[in-house]
Amino acid sequence: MRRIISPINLRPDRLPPGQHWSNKLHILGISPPPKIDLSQYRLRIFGEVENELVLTWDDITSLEEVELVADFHCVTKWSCPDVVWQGFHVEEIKKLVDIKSSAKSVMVHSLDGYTTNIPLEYFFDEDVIFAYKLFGKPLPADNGYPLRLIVPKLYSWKSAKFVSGIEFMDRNLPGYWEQRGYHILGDPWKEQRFWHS
Ligand SMILES: Nc1nc2c(c(=O)[nH]1)N[C@H]1C(S)=C(S)[C@@H](COP(=O)(O)O)O[C@H]1N2
Ligand SMILES: [Mo]
Repeated sequence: MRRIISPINLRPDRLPPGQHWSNKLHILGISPPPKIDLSQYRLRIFGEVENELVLTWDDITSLEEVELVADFHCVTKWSCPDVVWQGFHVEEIKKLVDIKSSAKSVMVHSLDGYTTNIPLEYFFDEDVIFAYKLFGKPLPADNGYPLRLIVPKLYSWKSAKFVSGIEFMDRNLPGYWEQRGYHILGDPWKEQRFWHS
């Protein structure tokens, strides 16, 4: 299994400004976790791609598994160090679909109705994975079962839980929290918490 250590974990300014360490992930979400039947679960890849694709759970678990060790930074100011996730790397998506040159950003869609937008260069980064395990065990329902995105270099509202769709967009349109005042990018080292902060 390939192991990735997020480069931000090695930086001297590892803890972003205004954050404090917390020894656990605090469960945050817009609604209780959705009920999932893996035999019915589908991951849809669509938008600015030449070939739209629908993956089953078997398709997902047949992709190469990687392990990511990364800090998790919530905009509400807690940061959890060295969280270990297992899943597939975003590069796998490039092997499955031809992304059009018009694609500029990604909207991640979730089964609870949540969405979040990520510019392409932040989405296709070395430490971005879709996780289906947390510390070697299947993702708990509250942490995003069956599949969640992990984007260590951005605030954790970008790490969408219960992912059901990856939409490539030709513009960087705002997702759920971004429409409600959260920053369009959300870089913790620049304290990009809210639009007017
Ligand atoms: N689908 C979905 N993903 C989501 C959210 C949500 O409400 N729905 N909340 C986000 C926020 S604000 C945070 S801080 C993290 C929390 O992850 P955790 O519950 O695993 O700690 O999930 C993010 N991903
Ligand atoms: Mo959050």
